[in-house]
Amino acid sequence: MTRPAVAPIPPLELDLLPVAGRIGAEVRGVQLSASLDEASVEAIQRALLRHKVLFFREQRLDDAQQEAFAARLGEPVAHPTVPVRDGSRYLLELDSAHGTRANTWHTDVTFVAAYPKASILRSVVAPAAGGDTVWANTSSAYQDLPDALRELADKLWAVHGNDFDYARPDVDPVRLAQYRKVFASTVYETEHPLVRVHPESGERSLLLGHFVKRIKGLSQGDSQRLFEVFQGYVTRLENTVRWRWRAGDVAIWDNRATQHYAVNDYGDQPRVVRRVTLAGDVPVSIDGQRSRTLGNS
Ligand SMILES: O=C(O)CCC(=O)C(=O)O
Ligand SMILES: [Fe+2]
Repeated sequence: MTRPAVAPIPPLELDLLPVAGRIGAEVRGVQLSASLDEASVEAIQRALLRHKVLFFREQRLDDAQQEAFAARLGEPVAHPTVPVRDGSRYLLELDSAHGTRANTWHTDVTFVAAYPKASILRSVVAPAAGGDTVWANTSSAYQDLPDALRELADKLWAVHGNDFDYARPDVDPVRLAQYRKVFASTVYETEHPLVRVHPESGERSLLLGHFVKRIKGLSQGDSQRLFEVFQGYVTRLENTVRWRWRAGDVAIWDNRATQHYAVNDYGDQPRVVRRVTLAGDVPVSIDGQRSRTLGNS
């Protein structure tokens, strides 16, 4: 007996509005929740691969709803060193009043090998003006490299660590010291290829950001100069998108193909965001080698 043919369910089309030319799209007409239908969840995953950061206005999730929705996209994981927000399982809070302002370019948690595949960030309190976040497309940055630099990048590896030591003239030094003590309460060091192959899209991207400590085999001076050359391609304005937050908005980014920067231009106005990250896999270089953790202490 032959079964009657079942027409496949057509993939759901989201209402997507690109925000910039190379990265970022606003998704309209979706309310994020744990009970979102499977077709919408799949459509969000597909759109995330393509646009790398998705924005959702006026979601107004609470902590539990944000965590429950995140679990639909992957496996939520807590930050390796910073304690979760009281009463939550995975939420990391960045509150400007406590001096946490992520105004340096980075990919989240690259000091460990299997760093998060995605982050889901929600605005709880947004300044009246300022406090935007900017994301960069590290895949279009790689494509922008001239051949000679691309061939060099393809061969390089970098050591990423959480024990970084940068001066922050904008942050109270006592607060900064306290924060760094927590942030580096366990010190991690991991070697990643400069060029990672995306496990789902196969796209190549530059893997850099502020956790890079040095480039393997090079002096500190040469590491710094080369870092700046490659990182400069990531942060070119053509590879970025900027989001003007309103409280209640949610942004989701593919942490395997982006960096981000929280613009610190809002003085002492309050700004609070909360983040859930999803477990990621160990990066693979273009010649098939996996990132390796050098150790933690
Ligand atoms: O404050 C922001 O907009 C982004 C903070 C950040 O770096 C993060 O949530 O991973
Ligand atoms: Fe971040």
